[in-house]
Amino acid sequence: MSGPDLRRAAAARALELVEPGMRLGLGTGSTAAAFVDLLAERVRGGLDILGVPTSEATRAQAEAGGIRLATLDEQPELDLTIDGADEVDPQLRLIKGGGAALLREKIVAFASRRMVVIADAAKRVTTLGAFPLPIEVNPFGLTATHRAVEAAVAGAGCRGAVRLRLRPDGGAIVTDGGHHILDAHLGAIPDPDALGAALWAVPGVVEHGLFLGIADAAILAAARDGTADIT
Ligand code: ABF
Repeated sequence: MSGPDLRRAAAARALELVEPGMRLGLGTGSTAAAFVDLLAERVRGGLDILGVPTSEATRAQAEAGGIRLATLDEQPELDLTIDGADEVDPQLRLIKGGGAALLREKIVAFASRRMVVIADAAKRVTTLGAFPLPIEVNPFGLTATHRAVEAAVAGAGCRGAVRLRLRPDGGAIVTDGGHHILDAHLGAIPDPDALGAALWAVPGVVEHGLFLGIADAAILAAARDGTADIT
């Protein structure tokens, strides 16, 4: 089975959690997009739900699929958010933000009674940090914030480089919220709570991609004997 098949299998399992009338947080990324596609099919078949997207990309996809949408201000309490992740550890701690949507993803997940991660089982890790940790920062004072983030990372017992994420044309990535992304290439994060707290102490940091104590469950799909094994 290919990666897209596994992502679709995880998304299909998550669809079983959706009940009529639910207010759903809709994640970002290719796995979340597979979920939104399947959800749109169900909506066209008569399922009535309300979606709150975590990015402009997801908003466009959901709108095109005919999913009724609201803003988080209109629906500040959600029943369930389904979203992807870049890494998932055994305690359901996550790295997210490879798609640069981490701020809205975290706000939406935090406003949800339940957050369920869907992913290819290759995203499962024992220790977070092989995937570069995205850190969303305000453009004002970027150089000072970058240095402060490097110091915070070192102070939390991590080693590695912190790099501004660039577009192919060389400019800095701009998020839906108008911020930039610093990626911390750490290899391993020995104490995610300490790193999260250290990053929070830096004023220019808007949000970081460590989702700690937010996910309630993970649906991970692995290939086995030509089918998707869901755990
Ligand atoms: C979002 O999309 C992000 O938080 C994460 O960075 C990424 C995962 O993408 P994919 O599902 O394409 O692997 O969920």
